[in-house]
Amino acid sequence: MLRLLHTADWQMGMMATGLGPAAARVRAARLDSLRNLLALAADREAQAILVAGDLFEDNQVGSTVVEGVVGLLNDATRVPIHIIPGNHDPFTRDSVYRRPVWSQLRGHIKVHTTFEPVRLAADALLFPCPLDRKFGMDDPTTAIPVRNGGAELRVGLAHGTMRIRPGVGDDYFPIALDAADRRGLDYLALGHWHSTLAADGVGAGAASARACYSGTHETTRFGERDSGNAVLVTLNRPGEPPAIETLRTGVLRWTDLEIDLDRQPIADAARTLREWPEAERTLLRLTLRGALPPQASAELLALRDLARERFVHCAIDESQIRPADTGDEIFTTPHLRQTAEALRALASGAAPGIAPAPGQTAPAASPEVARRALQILHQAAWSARA
Ligand SMILES: [Mn+2]
Repeated sequence: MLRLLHTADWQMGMMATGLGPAAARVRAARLDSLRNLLALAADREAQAILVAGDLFEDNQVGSTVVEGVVGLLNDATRVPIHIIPGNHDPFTRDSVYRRPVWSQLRGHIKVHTTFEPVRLAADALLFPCPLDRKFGMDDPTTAIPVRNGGAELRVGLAHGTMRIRPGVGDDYFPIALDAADRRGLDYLALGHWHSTLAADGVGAGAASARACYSGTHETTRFGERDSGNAVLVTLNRPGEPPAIETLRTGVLRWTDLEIDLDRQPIADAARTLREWPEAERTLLRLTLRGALPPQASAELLALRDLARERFVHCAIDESQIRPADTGDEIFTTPHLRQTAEALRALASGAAPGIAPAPGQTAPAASPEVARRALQILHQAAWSARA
């Protein structure tokens, strides 16, 4: 029996742009989840860890990023680790794997830069398929010799695009859907896609497909399905389907939430955020839609503060909020009331756009801009009254 922990796409050094101060936390979480992964490998008695490429975001990542990773691999586990370069960190002349730090490692870490097979156990062979370019249209697994008799377990380690789901992802390094069968492999450990996927087309939990994407060990962005995992693969004997178990390694949760203010008052939305479990480990992308009564505009400001305080990061999309049809009585001066009326007419499309000021070429205000302006006007009036 052979038990392997399969992982890929650590994307260490990822910039996490657009997240402001949360970016540092997101980058640090990728190391924390690697610690989780190494602990799981020991707990579950994996005989080897297979890393199917893209450990690093690119070959130019900073030296502290590389030292952080190799330090962990060197010190935090004794389980043998087999690494291949992927298309983000290919084995080029300036490859991250050529830096001197790799030569100081203990012997349990092996970066495979050639297709030379190695022994995983007395009766098991590993066929690494390293990439030496960022782009390519060849199938890296064709370098694996087909099975020619022999009673050993055969495991492939490759990085590229297997079209498990049609129309998803890019075409770089296309890998045949039946590559494992063609090459006579008992298991093909794949990297490149960030979701955990088995070649039977579903999430890998309890699957028995011979080819599998482990997915990234830590989610990299909003909307990424089934990421933040590793897979534990158990191979009993040649020709028998592997047993595949999905293990959670990820630290942070990336969640999308939509709240319709036509269905629930903003006070309910605030309670939802206040009671959110593990908000301190969650990045939230919140979309608010529906009508916002003017007297609730102050509550929206409080909701923003609450979200920013409780969550690792919270991006609120307010572009689909529209002001309620009432509430202009808050405006106590004729000038403000006239402005609100004009904005309402614009927002409903009943009035043509506001002409640009003399000498300016600004486009006329769109209904969306008018809605947003009226909302801000309401917010300001209610804040001033409070
Ligand atoms: Mn990749």
